Amino acid sequence: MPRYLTVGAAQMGPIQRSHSRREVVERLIAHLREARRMGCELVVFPELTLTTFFPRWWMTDEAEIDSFFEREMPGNETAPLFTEAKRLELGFCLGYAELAQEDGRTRRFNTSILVERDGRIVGKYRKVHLPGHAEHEPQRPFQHLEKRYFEPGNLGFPVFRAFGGIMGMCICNDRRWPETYRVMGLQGVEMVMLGYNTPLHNPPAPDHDEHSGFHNQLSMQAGAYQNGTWVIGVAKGGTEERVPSLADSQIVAPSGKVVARAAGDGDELIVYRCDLDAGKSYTATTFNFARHRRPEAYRLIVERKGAEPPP
Ligand code: ING
Repeated sequence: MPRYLTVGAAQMGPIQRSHSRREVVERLIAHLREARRMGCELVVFPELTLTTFFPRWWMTDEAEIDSFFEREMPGNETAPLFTEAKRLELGFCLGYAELAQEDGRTRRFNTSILVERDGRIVGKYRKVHLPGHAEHEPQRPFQHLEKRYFEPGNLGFPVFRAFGGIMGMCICNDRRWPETYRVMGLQGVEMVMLGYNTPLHNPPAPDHDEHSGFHNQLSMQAGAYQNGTWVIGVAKGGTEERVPSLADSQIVAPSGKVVARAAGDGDELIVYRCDLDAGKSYTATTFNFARHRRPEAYRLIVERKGAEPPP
């Protein structure tokens, strides 16, 4: 009997700075209700879903910066989301900016949580690969200051037994790095859930702009196929605070095939009944890691950070 899990990728259109958390949560709850009507058991929301993508601005006032972060999860504004999800017996994956008190200091992470159908938070991930820059670069049409506002994730790439399978999470830029999927693949991951905010213009590399959609799809298809896992990629798309961002949310099967894809760049739910055993034919043969991998040949991957060409 296949282990089916019906998943909804809940793409969000723009969240403008003027949108309150309450307004955003209402949109998320609308997604939950649509997902229930479509027979979903799990709904995946994008990265930093509760506010506009604030790393696009240079800010110095700590109170202003911290206004984009959540000190508790659930909190007052997010509790209705948890309550409605539990009422609908839906699990969800939610990206948000986490402000935590750890090791006696305040720490800020780009975080994603996995919530089971009974309302329990059963997994947490903190974004490891922070793209962009830490200093103000006023010549850019918009900033990308994730290295300023967040610390690199300190939880590694964990996987969690939930929804009848082995579930993993990553966030946005993580999806472009093969190590992300492979670390989870080495833990038997069967479904990787990720959200993204991807501007269609990348100021340091404008020649990449025309390939934005291709690079998004290529990264997730490769990650899925090379690790025999489902990949659920969910955009916050459309033009947010005058920055056009990639939509193109999609559900990728372990074969690498895109089985569901968003048509627009607004709030849109795409649904697929995923067979969690579909990765087995890959991980038992072509990508039977135990049988075929040669870690002794891969040392540079861990020991060396930047490329060092031969003399
Ligand atoms: N956003 C982008 C991403 O990795 C980016 C950053 C844009 C990198 C375009 C490369 C090219 O999709 C986040 N939030 O990581």
